[in-house]
Amino acid sequence: MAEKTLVIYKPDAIQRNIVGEITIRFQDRGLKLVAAKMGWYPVEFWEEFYAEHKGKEFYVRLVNYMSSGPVFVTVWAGENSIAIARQLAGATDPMEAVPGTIRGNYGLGLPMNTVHCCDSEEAAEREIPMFFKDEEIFEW
Ligand code: FUP
Repeated sequence: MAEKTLVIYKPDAIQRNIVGEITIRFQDRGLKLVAAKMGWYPVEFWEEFYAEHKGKEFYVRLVNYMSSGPVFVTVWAGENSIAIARQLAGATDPMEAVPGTIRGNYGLGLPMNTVHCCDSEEAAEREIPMFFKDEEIFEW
């Protein structure tokens, strides 16, 4: 299968009912949706997911925020999908994200920046199995 990336629609995206608007960005850019689910994950899960940020001043706020409501979790496949998804997402801080990007249009601030996308192949290999078994990812 082509390169895969994980995109998490964060709690602020669910609360504002913009799952469709976000999905259209990835579809229109030619990426293929190969897995999707909604889930509400506890703080301990996000502590593990964001382990690389442990100890940073924003860490506790980030993991509390991520566990504050359900998220929509997707896997997108396509050539260069990791880089493409990050382009579509825009800069981490919505204040710096270019208008037209997802965070530039919808991001509320930090950590409420609407989406998470893998930043490397190594991240995708670590993050995707945290949400999906192999048989939940569809080759079509
Ligand atoms: P990104 O790869 O764009 O998601 O950015 P990072 O891995 O640097 O950050 C992960 C998450 O931590 C961000 F989505 C939001 C949060 N964060 C803050 O809340 N404050 C910061 O100063 C940096 C990141």
